[in-house]
Amino acid sequence: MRIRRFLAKNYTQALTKVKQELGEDALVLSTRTLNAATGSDGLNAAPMVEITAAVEHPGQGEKPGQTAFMESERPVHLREDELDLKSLIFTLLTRTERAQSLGLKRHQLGIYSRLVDNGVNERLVSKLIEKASAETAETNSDSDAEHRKITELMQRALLCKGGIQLNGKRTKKVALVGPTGAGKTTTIAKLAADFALRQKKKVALVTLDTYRMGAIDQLKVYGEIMRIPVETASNRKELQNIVRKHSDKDLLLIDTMGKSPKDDSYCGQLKVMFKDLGEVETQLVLSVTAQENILQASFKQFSSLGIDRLLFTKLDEGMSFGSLFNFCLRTRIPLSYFTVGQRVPEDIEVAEKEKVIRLIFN
Ligand SMILES: Nc1nc2c(ncn2[C@@H]2O[C@H](COP(=O)(O)OP(=O)(O)OP(=O)(O)O)[C@@H](O)[C@H]2O)c(=O)[nH]1
Ligand SMILES: [Mg+2]
Repeated sequence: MRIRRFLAKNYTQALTKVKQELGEDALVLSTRTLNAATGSDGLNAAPMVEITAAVEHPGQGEKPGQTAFMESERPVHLREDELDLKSLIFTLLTRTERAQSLGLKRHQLGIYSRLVDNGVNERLVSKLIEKASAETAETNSDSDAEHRKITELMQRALLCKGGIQLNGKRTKKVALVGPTGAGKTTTIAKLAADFALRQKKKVALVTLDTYRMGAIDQLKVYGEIMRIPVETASNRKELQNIVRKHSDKDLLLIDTMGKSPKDDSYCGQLKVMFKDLGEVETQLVLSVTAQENILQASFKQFSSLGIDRLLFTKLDEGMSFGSLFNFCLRTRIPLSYFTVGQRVPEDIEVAEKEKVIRLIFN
């Protein structure tokens, strides 16, 4: 990679130089205006602008020898096998430069910034904008039409399949899994209240979290308030017996112990527990306040169990909702519920695409 500095009277001239010297693939790394210098006649000379630009493969399109307004920098040597240069350079650019390098137009920068500020992946945003502008096919740039189209595309990309669907005669078994403190137990209580009290269904709760003091009590308290049986199972046999005992129930909600994404043996243990139980719907419970890499690590941790739904908690505490969007698109697993506060039973709602869009644009 070759990095060079270009001086010119204005940015247009400087950019022309960049393209002439380094070719169309050159990436602008930084721009700045240099203070006006005092000339030999004692008068202020016009200020100059400086653009630092890079080209990944020197020689391609680069034309050495044309040195007007140009200062060559010592080439920076980076080991290409160690770094993805394109991504590295990309991170060095300002937001606007990144948008421009992705081919966005001036009127698209507003929506680009808005989505990126809310955590939506930059490349995803540029793809959405590109697709939206192609589909609106407006000759004169109509940002309102494009905005509507982007919202529509985002909605289309999301998957929401409603809340828990009961099986009719057979007991529906739903297990909530996920990282520590994500809100599994609280969500189980909210779901139990919805099905037992509001929908008048027969519900039983099981906790597999028999290791921690208080974990069983937490669920038992909810169970007592709602007059719902609460069971504990510490092995596969016990869980099988509980399932048999409650075969008259419409819904069996299974609470599990929170585990750090670093624990890679846990998913295997759960798999053993659920073996021979018949169909168990697994919902991965994640907090929107978690960083995207934690979401990804949890997904990886539980993926061999077969994740049927994503359930996002703590939307009331979320500051940015782009990671939820990125994650849903990456995993292609439908959303089931959102929880929006600590109150049991009211702070839960069936996940809706419109809500995700609203949260991102708010
Ligand atoms: N603000 C907010 N807090 C929530 C929400 N859901 C759960 N919480 C809180 O998050 C904390 C952890 O909730 P739990 O239900 O115990 O989480 P858990 O996933 O069962 O935790 P472990 O069993 O330790 O893995 C509690 O203080 C809950 O009140 C929510 O939607 N919003
Ligand atoms: Mg819990």
